[in-house]
Amino acid sequence: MFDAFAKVVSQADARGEYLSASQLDALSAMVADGNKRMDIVNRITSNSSAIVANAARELFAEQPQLIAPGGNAYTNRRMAACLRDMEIILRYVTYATFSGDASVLDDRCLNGLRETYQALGTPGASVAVGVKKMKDAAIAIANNTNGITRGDCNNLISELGSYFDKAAAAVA
Ligand code: PEB
Repeated sequence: MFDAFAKVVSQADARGEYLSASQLDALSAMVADGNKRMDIVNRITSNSSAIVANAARELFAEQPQLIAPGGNAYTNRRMAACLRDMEIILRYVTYATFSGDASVLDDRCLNGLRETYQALGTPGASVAVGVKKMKDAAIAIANNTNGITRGDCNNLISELGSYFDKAAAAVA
């Protein structure tokens, strides 16, 4: 598991080189935007229950066969497992966002997930739809400028979006 700093150190060490000017510039930009990054993580974390519940509600409204008899999320036990899975994915997205690196998401959440869903008969494409809905909600919350001075968050928002895209692509 890497963060953005450990990642470039590891890459430089593998080549036996000092950190390059462009690596230092990139990390310097990351430090400069650190409070925004933290604010995004904090906002998503404190709205996580609503993000998960709303995404699941919309998913089941669009794909009612999931919660009908025979559906993969039918029965409270499987519904609970489904909500829990979405919560896990969102949690790892917040870790990746905080770290500025996807490896924690890849290694601890997405690795083998497609195969797990295939074995369980869980429709990965439906999980991906749920992840996309969490993405839209999380970005709306991160981008909400109510009561604060608008700054430039474009890079952070696209980074955040890329972690959700990665999760959706890993299961779809
Ligand atoms: C992954 N999900 C399930 C299981 C596992 C995971 C390992 C089997 C064991 C269990 O039930 O707990 N666990 C999960 C995860 C990590 C992990 C991401 C990462 C660290 O450790 N069913 C649907 C929806 C979707 C869904 C499309 C969006 O119809 C999910 C929610 N996952 C779902 C369901 C089950 C499951 C298990 C319903 C239970 C399936 C079953 O027991 O038949």
